[in-house]
Amino acid sequence: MKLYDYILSPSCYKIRLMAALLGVKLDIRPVDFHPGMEHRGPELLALNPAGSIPILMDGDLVLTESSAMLAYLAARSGPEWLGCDAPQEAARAQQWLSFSHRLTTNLGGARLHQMLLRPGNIEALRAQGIAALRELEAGLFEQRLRDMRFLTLDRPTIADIACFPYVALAPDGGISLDAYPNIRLWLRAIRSLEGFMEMPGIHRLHELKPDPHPVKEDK
Ligand SMILES: N[C@@H](CCC(=O)N[C@@H](CS)C(=O)NCC(=O)O)C(=O)O
Repeated sequence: MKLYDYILSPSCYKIRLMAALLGVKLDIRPVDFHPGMEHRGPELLALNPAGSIPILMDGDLVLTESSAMLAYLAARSGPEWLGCDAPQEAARAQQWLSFSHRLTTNLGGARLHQMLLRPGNIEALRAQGIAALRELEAGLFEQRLRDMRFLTLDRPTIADIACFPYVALAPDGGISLDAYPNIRLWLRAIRSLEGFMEMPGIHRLHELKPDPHPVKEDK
């Protein structure tokens, strides 16, 4: 399986991380995303007219959406990661997968603006990013009330992997995670998974703030 990849792309990292957790070996084809903009050149546009990476190829199959790639890797090598034990869980996983694309736009947009000087309304991106983080914090708080550490179950699914990179890298866009104890515990839970691999730029400094102490109300 071949992954068109940029080492500092959180969307590409989702796929590398999922493959590492599943023990799947990827053939990495590095893309000169910055400064070369190779993803907008003729070879890659022929594969993905949307002009984005990652792109995953397996034989005749060409996938250009990270959520579809996560689902494909899981269906092939670890169906339990699909989180489809019951209709409600399957629906929750889909809900967070859709949500993850908002994170690409707002948290990812703020990060690109800060790191690669991409044009954009940084204040609006940050405000949307913070609104999304509040939603995620509330979702994870509700999960804690159900004694579950991850987004849909008490074990990780592709939904967690879809959301993890842009959240972990939010501080790169100038958005602090200090105010979100449940998110910080969730980041730690993902980090401690067997087979977890780092991405350059997702570093522990982001999490070395005071320990999170989420309030858990009596049931
Ligand atoms: N829908 C895509 C979006 C991925 C995405 O936004 N990738 C970024 C890199 S992290 C990209 O290629 N952006 C194009 C650009 O900024 O020129 C997915 O989730 O797979």
